[in-house]
Amino acid sequence: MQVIKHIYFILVLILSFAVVNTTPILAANVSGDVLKQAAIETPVSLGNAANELKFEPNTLEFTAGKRYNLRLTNPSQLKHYFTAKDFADGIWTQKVEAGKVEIKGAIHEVELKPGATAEWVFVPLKPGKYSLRCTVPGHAEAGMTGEITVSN
Ligand SMILES: [Cu+2]
Repeated sequence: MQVIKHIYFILVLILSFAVVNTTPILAANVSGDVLKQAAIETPVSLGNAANELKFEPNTLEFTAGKRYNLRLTNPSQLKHYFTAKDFADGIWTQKVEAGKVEIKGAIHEVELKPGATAEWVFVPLKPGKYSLRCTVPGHAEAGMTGEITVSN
């Protein structure tokens, strides 16, 4: 009985993961051709060398169905977050690369320590206007916010 319970638990885990992970459904909309497109380089700085609390640039524009490489850098002495949950829900993430590590699957937030860089390769799917913020306490309030537009 104990073993069956165990197997059942694992099955439930696998099934709930399949439900939560909606990315494959979105991925079905991404044709193989888009992966052959050269990714459009989009640099964004989180803070700057003067430790000003802002994204540079603070408005980002993407077109649905194109492939992007969002190059995040943090040239400041503070840690920062790139947080845009609704935006992240409407994109297909191919990978996030940082150092020698590649992360695949749905990503909602990236934290960059001082001096860090990361590359987020994705295809926007859902047109709309989304808000961007740094979730370190006080940073968004001090102006570390931005707006992301995905157009058709
Ligand atoms: Cu910040």
